[in-house]
Amino acid sequence: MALAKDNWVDKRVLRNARKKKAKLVFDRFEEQQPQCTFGMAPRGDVCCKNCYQGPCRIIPGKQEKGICGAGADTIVARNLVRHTAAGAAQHTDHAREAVLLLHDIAKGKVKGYKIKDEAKLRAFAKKLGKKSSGPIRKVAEAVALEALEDFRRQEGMFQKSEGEYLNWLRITALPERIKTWKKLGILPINADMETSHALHQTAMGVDADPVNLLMETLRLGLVDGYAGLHLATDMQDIIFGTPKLTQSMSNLGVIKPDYVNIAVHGHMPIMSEKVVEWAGKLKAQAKKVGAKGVNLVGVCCTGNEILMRHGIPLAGHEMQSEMVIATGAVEAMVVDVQCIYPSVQDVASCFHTKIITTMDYARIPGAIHIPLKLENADKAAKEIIMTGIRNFRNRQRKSVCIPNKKTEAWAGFSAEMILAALSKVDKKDPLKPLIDNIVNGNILGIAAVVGCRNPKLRGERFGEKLIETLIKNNVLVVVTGCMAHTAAQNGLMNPNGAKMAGKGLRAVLTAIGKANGLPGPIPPVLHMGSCVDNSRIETVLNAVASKLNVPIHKLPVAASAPEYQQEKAVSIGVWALTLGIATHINPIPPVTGSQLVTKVLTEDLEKITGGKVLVATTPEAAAKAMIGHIKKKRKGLGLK
Ligand code: NFS
Ligand code: SF4
Repeated sequence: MALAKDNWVDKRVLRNARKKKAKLVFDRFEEQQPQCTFGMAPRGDVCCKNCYQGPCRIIPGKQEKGICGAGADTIVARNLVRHTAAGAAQHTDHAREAVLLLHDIAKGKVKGYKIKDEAKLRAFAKKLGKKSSGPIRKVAEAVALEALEDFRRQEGMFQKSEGEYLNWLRITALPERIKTWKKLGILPINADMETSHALHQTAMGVDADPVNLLMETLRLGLVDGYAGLHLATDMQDIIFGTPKLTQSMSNLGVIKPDYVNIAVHGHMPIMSEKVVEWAGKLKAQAKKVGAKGVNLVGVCCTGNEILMRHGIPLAGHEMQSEMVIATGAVEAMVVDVQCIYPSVQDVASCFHTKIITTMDYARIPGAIHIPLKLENADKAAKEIIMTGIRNFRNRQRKSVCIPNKKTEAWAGFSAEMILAALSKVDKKDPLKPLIDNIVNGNILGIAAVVGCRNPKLRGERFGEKLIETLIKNNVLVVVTGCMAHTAAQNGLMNPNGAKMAGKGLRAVLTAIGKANGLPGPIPPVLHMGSCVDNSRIETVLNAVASKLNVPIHKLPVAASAPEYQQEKAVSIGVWALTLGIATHINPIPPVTGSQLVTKVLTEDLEKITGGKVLVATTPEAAAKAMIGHIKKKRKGLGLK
């Protein structure tokens, strides 16, 4: 079975699950075969379910139009708009919650949360043209209100060439980009309005023009990037602190036999930060039930968040979430929103694990629900930890199977951390060492490898092979999301991984390491955080682009979501395209049924935003396409 090749699939844990009759993602994947191929590459067929005259299927040469008359181009473009809107809605909802928290802190309505990075908050007030000095709560209120404007501004909605646009885009994106987007008429006005408008625009009998629909897709990419990713990251840094370098461990082996193990899964630091706090406070309670303490472990993106800010180890990416439970040693898995397989409850019911949901709009039948609201967050977090502690006694020793697998992982490379590390090389001009080494070819370019793992690609080691090939070719790689777990588990996020880097890249990593007082190199793959933290990548690129006075699309950079599966990955990818970044996505997105949409994404877009989709279905081909693009950009800048 292809699974055997996946080093993140622990065979003993798999057997443990089988013994308990727990079905895992792979089993359900097999049951689902053969999956419907409508809308999927390489077939050119298309499917629409946007109204109840359908579903309609478009089969080239046979049935060219749906019942309403919509053809393949319209349907494919409409589907893309809807996926992008859904992804953006997840990120903007996430950001909104953080903004509302900042507002509540400012108004003194919540006692359990504080502002950790005051300097960052004041810097944002300044960027927004607000008073940045004086009492911190006043500054926080002004910043939160400006952020909330991005969810309620109405002016200009139906005359999109004029009017205001997202504050967070205005203060974040480079002027050159804003000018380009303004010319295209795609500057978003209000995050909520745009995502809801997209549903209207794509309904039966509204927009039939595929090009117009693709423009709407780009607008939603901007919604995702600024009112989602950047806004969420910025609010979270202000409230919970900006990440700094931290060293921890990754993979299932971080679960400890003698401890109360609590896995934190989902996306929102609003929940996970409180859980971290209370896990520390309730150590003594854990001892009372015979455990050595409470061991928190992180799953998927929330794992990345608490790793970066607290050094909590990473137990696994999203596809390993069931395996975390199947170790038989996890007392509780607490979840909030996004990327949580409902199956975690099915697997948990085969073991002693309690699944705890915390958000009223994200519940799982059979799970315990402990609503974590801003005003009761401490009480809820305490109850969550106590639920785990009380459950320790129910652990069945016979059912415990913790693999011996764990790998050291360094994390916390926020833009600020990267600049701080570089400033040890050149205090006056921290970006200079990075740029000089790109110019002299020690660093060929920079690649972001981000996003999910996909069960369709089991056994292919796509993400890890791609990253390995890139660093071998002296491409500096940054990672976020589940790809960060992948890099960590494969030893690429610690200094030893530098052995796999090409000579030039290794020399730079070593020089930076030495300047920072380390005995050797820094890791060849820099962990920049969760999926919303893709924003941090733009922050670094903007700094480099500004310094060189060239637009991002002229820089030797590329991105890949090599195993994407979530709508959020689509909206992030679209945002990267608006920035002018050549972006590889795999599996091939369901656009091949429209020659027009495929051509726009893979060719024409380059002339519009500078970005384009790279198609490659093997890690080798993906690396080749990305490196080829990077070399082309080097040539454009007159570099060898
Ligand atoms: Ni990103 Fe994080 Fe993982 Fe994919 Fe899901 S956890 S927000 S969407 S699956 S990388
Ligand atoms: Fe069919 Fe048109 Fe309805 Fe889509 S919107 S399901 S193509 S009738």
